Amino acid sequence: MRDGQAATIRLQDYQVPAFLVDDVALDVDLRDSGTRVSASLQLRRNPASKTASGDCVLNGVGLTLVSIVVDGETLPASRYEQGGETLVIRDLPQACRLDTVVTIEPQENTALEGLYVSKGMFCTQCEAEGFRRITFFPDRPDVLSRFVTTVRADKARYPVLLSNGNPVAQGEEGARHWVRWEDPFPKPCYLFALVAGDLACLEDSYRTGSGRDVSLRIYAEPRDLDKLDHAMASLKASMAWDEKTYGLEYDLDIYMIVAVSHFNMGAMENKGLNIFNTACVLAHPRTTTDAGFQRVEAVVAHEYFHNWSGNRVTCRDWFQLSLKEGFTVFRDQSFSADMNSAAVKRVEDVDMLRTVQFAEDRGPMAHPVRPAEYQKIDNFYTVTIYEKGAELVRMQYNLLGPEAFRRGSDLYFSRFDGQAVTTDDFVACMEEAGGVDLSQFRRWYSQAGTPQLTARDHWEDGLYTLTLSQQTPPTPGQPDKAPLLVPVALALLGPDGQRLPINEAGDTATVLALSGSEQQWQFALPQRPVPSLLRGFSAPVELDYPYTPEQLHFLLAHDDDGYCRWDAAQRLYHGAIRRLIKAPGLAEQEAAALAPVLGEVLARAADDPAEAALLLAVPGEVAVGDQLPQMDVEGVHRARSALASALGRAMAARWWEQVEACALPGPYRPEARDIGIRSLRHRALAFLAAAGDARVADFLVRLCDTADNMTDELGALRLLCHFRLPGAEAALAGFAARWHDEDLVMDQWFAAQASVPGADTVHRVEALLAHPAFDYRVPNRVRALLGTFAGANLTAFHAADGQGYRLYTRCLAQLDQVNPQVAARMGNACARLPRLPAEPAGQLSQALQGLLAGTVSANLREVLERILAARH
Ligand code: B3K
Ligand code: ZN
Repeated sequence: MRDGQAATIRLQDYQVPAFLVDDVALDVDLRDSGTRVSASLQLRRNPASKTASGDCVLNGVGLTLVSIVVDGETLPASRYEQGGETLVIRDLPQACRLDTVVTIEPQENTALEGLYVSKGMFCTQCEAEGFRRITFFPDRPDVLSRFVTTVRADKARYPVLLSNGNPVAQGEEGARHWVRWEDPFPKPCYLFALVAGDLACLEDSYRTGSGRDVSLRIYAEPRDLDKLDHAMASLKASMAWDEKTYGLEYDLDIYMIVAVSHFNMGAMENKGLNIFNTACVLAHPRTTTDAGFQRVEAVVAHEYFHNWSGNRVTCRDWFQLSLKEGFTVFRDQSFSADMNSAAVKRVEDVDMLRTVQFAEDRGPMAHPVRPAEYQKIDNFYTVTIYEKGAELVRMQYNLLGPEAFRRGSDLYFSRFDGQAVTTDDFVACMEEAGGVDLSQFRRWYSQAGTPQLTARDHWEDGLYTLTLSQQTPPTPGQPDKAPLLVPVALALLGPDGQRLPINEAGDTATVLALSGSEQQWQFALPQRPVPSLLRGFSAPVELDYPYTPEQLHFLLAHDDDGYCRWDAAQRLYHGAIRRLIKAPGLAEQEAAALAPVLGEVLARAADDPAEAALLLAVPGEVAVGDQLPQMDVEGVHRARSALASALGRAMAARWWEQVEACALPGPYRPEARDIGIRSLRHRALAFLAAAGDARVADFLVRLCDTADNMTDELGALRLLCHFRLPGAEAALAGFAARWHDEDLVMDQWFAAQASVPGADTVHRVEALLAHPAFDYRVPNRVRALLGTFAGANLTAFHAADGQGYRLYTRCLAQLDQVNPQVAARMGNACARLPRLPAEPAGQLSQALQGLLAGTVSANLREVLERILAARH
């Protein structure tokens, strides 16, 4: 299995399953070794299948077959064939019962797919193709079955035994016990889950709109019981929100969440039994930052919303992954917007899309929201499927309006309840409910890449003419692009900053539907306006409009659209940094030009501190580098640092004022306004730290040592480390002494060190790899150290002479032996290869080729080969 080369799977080859499984009875006997899984499948030929043969193909990986029985008779060896990853049973009748027994070794499973052990607890991860590592089964999302699961284990060590649905029976047999769970809703096997452990539980209940009481239970290690309140509150809020917003109620009597320390991603929406990475469920003011609290709220909501968008209506095949993920991200984004500040949430989401997803679109891994082919589906849980997918749903929401969109979602859930469907089925419901033609819109699903939207205008004799054109650059495998339907939300601002009426009805905003390569619109206006374009980020495109600095300043001051204000600030910053890359000596001048603009933001900051913090944020090095024709690591680092430092000096008094004004009295509360105030304060401290302000180091050391919450404590530590301020090393030591026992906090300690700019961080990372608390088997730790190093630290990862690359690829090789999924995901950090200058590109590709020459999993191989192929 180690040296993998997977076959390419194509959407066009999709065929309905030859056999369906109506009912499954699983009996899982958990042992210290040789865990025994007995499966009883009620099989039936699929009437929709055109295959005449009675051969039934079951998936199975790493299973030791003990017995195989059809309708009570042991099957002779001539009737079945066991290959590497399949079991083919020949000539089955129209319907039959298949009983298999296999043994597996969850204790040895470090890939964290299927059944595995995390800190002494048995747990599962079956999406996308993990169920085949538990038992033989048609492991594909379009086979939906009713599950009855019996879990058996030692009573003392595993007092809690869980699976999907409701508990229906239990019993004891000497030192062992068992619990039987029944899930009445047919589901694909990727939603199966099982947990056994010695767990504490926070219990609560929720009464649905129709008056049913649902028992809510969140399980964690006993020591974490005090960190579950926020997740519980978030769960109840999500349940209420989905009833109110989508008319969707929860459908089982119990909803369970289990926190586990070893987890490949954030969380998993298994029916009635979500399994969460501890990082996405535990929250406590002392150990969790504001961002952490918000993440828990969003992920709890996301997994809960999947109960309908994903579980009740699921995906026909994995090419349709965005059907559930894009829609569910859109739903969780809307929820977070309603719970906090909608404008701030929108900017955060757009910022992440523009920096991460646009980069994916520019690189070797670019793929459509509905891909046409893949090798390993695990490699396609991407920002394109999730976040761009959410933007496609948002565009449909905006095209239809809230009422018609709700009619469309009602139609979708009622028409397809209990079925496995396609993104096209979703769009068809929206089309039908909205009475609109979305045929051209559908291209957004099949065409990869970020459209470049160019806007040009002129005003003459009372007529304002706006010309919009679009062009999508080629992506791997898709050289030619067609025009998309691009909704461009627009307002035109007059000299007083007010929106001007743009038609006879007196509307002051509109949405232009650009459907061709180039189109023109005209507006009768007495003077030249400043255009507010792509309001709310109405389409996931890159906008080119020759804004002058004065126009950007004007938009920042007057535009009533939060996204456009932020975009104006970003354009001002990007412009200044780009000029400084070319003329490094001019930082003081650039700062002097920006200071009045930032001063105005600060003057208004009390109205909305969170927004002010976003407007003041200097774009990150990666974001700046990605805008350049070629990555210039040193140039970007120098220019960006010089600007931040000059702004820190030029406005030192203003920043200190802000630090004072934003000191929050009273106990920590993770509420939107307080979060905004803290983030504004840290923004001010960051400018002061960048400037090497005389007082800032002492201030940060004190804050780090005395803060009563992790946001302040970690924020101070990060700045001390990042700018190598006096006291940084002692602060790191003190932090580790305080928190060595808290895994999630120690992840932050590793990350803070891995993000320190400079080539010598390569050595620091190397030393941290030998730290007793570093462990390749814990994905959170690996991401904290190596993910931060390669993904968020340009100057260290790309250090001259390629030492960062060599260290990283050595680590990837080791990680790949342990956990191929995580290794492949981290391999994506190398995707900027084609954008590097010749020398570093040569060093990186040499390191990658060296890695590929060794034994590499199919997951990592797919990613590395795509990256290398993109370098001509
Ligand atoms: N559906 C899961 C992701 C599973 C990833 C498998 N490699 C989490 C989520 O999106 O909710
Ligand atoms: Zn999801």
